[in-house]
Amino acid sequence: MTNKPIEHYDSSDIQVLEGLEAVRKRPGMYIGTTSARGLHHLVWEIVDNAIDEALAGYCDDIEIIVNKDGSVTVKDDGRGIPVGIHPKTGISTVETVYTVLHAGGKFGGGGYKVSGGLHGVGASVVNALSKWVDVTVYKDSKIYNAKFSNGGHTDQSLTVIGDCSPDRTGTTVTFMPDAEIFKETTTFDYDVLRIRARELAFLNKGLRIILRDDREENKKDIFVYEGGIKEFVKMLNKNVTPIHEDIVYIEGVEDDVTLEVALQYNDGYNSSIHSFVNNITTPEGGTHEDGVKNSLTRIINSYGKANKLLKDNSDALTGDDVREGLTMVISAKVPDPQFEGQTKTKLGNSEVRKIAANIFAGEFERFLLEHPDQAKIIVEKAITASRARVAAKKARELTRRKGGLELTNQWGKLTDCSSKDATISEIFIVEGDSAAGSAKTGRDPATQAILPIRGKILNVEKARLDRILGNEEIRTIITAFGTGIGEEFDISKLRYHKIIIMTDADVDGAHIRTLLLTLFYRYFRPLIEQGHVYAAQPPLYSIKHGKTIKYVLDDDELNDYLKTLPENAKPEIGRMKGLGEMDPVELRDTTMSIESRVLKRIDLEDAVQADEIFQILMGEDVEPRRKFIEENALQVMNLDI
Ligand code: 28F
Repeated sequence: MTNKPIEHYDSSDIQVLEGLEAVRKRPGMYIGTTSARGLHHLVWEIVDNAIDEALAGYCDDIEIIVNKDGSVTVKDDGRGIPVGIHPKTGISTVETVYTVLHAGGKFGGGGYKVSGGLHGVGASVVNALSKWVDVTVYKDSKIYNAKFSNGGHTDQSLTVIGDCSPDRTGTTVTFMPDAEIFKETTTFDYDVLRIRARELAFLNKGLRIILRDDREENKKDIFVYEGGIKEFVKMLNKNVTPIHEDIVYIEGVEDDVTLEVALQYNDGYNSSIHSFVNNITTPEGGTHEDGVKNSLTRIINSYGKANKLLKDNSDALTGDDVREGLTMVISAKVPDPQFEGQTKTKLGNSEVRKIAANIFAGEFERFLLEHPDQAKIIVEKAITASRARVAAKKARELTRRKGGLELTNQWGKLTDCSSKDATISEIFIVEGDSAAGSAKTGRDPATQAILPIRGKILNVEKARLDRILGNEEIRTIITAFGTGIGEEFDISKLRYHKIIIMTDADVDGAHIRTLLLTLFYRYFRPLIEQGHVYAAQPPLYSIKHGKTIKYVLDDDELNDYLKTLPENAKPEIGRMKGLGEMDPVELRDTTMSIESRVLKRIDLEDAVQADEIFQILMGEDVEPRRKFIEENALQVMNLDI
């Protein structure tokens, strides 16, 4: 597809045009969404190609630069994309890779690129969704360059633009995302790039990834981990205390499936398990994770019995028992992965379950046999957990809803709605009695329930389930939701399809929100995954102008609104007080009523990121937590509109 005069367009040009045009018409089909997440996906598409070159053994360094103009440059020191004419397309391989859908070698068989899901759609998709793309290849002592613009049209075919030293090889790509496609934002978030760049370095041991942000002064990170996922586990455990010395590392191959596992137990009660397939995060787990988990439970039980740590007649330890305090990273490489689940991030290949179980079982059993002292600690931790589980079961009885509504009203705390239809029912969890008072008055009694939360709820990150269930505020929440908790969680019993956290926008409000989200993330995770959890957005400013009062959420909206007023307008701008000071009508009209409120769905974009955030927020030393909340309170959870 070059700038040939129209009469010379041949079929391949037409076909290429249609291909990339299709991507621009339905970008969501190729990158999921055109929100901030889709925007960042462009970077990973290009980086993945460089990582493939590293996996092939030819590239040691990858550099990712956010340029001043907002474009992104990715560099690798691999072999350089082939510059010869591609047999099938008659144009250079570089132009083929960047203008023909799925032309990257990834689909031509071999390699580990995925065919399904959002990954591996190829560089041509990035080209289609960019204002311009510039590709430079260093190869055979020459510098080749090709330029594309407006969704992948070739402005300059691959041409030699200079010489370079013979030992200089590699590929450098710079692209500018197209604001026509990415209407929400075309601004790259350095922290999002940093988390994923670090993750890729953990997952590809020895690969050095340099991230730089030229929009600011000396903003740069270098990630390289010779220990790979062992160092990943070490990082995940940095805010908690390991209870045994070694980070267990397991790796093996069977039927073309490679499995790597790193694990270490800490003195906490939560399990923090992160699994990946071909470097892609699988927060919904899948057969690789299930195989490892099943093996872990079986081996710990059999080792416990064989070494008289578990009485023969005692009940078996459950999966939850053996995973208490467990930090584990699972990285599988599967030639032809099938992704399933709500967000296509669950591995479905059934044959992988047995393979993962086999590889893990043999090596983990060997570790326990070779480290009896650490094995004893691990088994005893699981036994303690099983005892607490039994205790929690008793405590849990307290939260079970005995009958219909009368019980909830008896709780006194919950002001329930009259509708019994969960799909239209909403529950507002409100901080503070005065705000709850206004909410009760301003609500729609048919569909809106109000549950006041007093002060700080228990920090669930540091407490075990039996103690959590001992906390009355949390018991009230569990009862109100109706789903039960943890292992017994049953989403079909959910009584409100919208759970709306309504707290002030100040640090305390953010802290309460984060504690609630930790509770939901730890014990009600499907509620978040299935999009039932929201944050109410009380307005920050009121603008009185003539007879109209306008409420806006933040400074941006304030400035946008003020621009719409006539020059001579003298609007009266008021900084909204907290929820507690709003009168019921104001609270209803600005924050609660379906017609006028703005809710933000809580969507944990990356379990690793969330996990780390929760550990910082709920970890031991208060200082990092206070600092983190102050700096990030409203960004803590990735809020998707
Ligand atoms: C900044 C982004 O895209 N790096 C890449 C290579 C190297 C080869 C390659 C890429 C074969 C036919 C598909 C070189 N020499 N960085 C990158 N480095 N693609 S992408 O081959 C392309 C495939 O079409 C390469 C020998 N074999 C492969």
